[in-house]
Amino acid sequence: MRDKINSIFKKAFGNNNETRTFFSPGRVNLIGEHTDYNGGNVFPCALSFGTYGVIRLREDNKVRMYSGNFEEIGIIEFSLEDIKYKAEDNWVNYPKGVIDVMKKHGYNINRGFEIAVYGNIPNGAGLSSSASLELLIAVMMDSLFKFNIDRVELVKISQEAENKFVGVNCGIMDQFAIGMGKENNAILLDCNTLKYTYCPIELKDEVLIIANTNKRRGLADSKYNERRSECEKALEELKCKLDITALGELSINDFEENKYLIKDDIRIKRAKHAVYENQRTLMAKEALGNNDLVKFGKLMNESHISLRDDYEVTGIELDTLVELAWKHEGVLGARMTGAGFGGCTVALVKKDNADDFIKNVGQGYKEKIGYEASFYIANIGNGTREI
Ligand code: NG1
Repeated sequence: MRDKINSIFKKAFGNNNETRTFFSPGRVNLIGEHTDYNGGNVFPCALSFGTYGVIRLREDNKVRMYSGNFEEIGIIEFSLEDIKYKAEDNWVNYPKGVIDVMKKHGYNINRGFEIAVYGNIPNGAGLSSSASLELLIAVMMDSLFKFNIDRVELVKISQEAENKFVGVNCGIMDQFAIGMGKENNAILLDCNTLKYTYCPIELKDEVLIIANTNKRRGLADSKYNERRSECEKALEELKCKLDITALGELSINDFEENKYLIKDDIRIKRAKHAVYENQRTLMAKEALGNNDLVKFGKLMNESHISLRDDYEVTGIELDTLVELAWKHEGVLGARMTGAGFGGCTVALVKKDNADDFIKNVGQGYKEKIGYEASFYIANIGNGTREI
């Protein structure tokens, strides 16, 4: 990959003199879905595949960017003095957002640069290619301009870029998992307080298999915002009586005793998912700590059922992959991961059954859905860094 990204840089910008190379992972969330923006817990980890980038400073204030994944777009150029969102600049809006937010926070990015990127995260699959790119740029800026910014601050800057510059109202999970990832560890993150704990995952006889439905998450953005506002509304209704700031603060008992305050059955289901999923995430962390992978797998299954029936963000493609996985020999648990509607599932599978799993689930999926799913063995890697 290092050779590949370097030759992409050379092709775009002439030679490789005085360049530096960085890597930023993708991420998969093991459990704790649609809890980040509800002030709950998530349990993601960084992956060993991600986005590679090569950077070189310039003498002027021009920024020039090229992606080996979007060759047809060519080099996009802009000035550090004039950073504006432009739809036609496509992927470059993410780097622009990060640079703009950093400048607004007072970081003096006072020299231009050229960057080539190339990623091997399947695009639009819910494995966070956008957050991977954001952190790549944030860490590059931090290193090249020697700002020495705390890593969690870089995570927040990247989320702000996505929220305010790109206009996607996402929670902090993706950026956090990518910026703070640690090899062979998942991160339990409380999205309300940003308190986090690393939890070792040393799988001996099992593997994590990610399966991509290869369905683009077309509906996802509008439904994502709809779910967010349903949960916000439910929270407002609960606040009439309860002194809380997020659904993530509620125990299952508190919720069951007070759900009558929510005046709509759909909103009760949405809030129920947020509350129960948050508790499931804490139990999953506990199970992993006790090396109880059977329990961990059961919690993954319950998470999927809740996302399917109460939060209603799955769909035929995700449900097919997960139901085929549940029936397969050697599977401890399987669920959708990410926003839903398309994207990926994640399954915990006995190593000895992994090949058959990929073959059989793949076949069953193609028969029912009409096109292929893609499978990846997830290796848990470190966060964004210079390589
Ligand atoms: P994906 O679909 O993996 O990008 C989205 C949000 C997360 C989180 C999950 C649901 C974006 C960019 N990210 O993840 O913050 O809310 O859905 O748990 O929308």
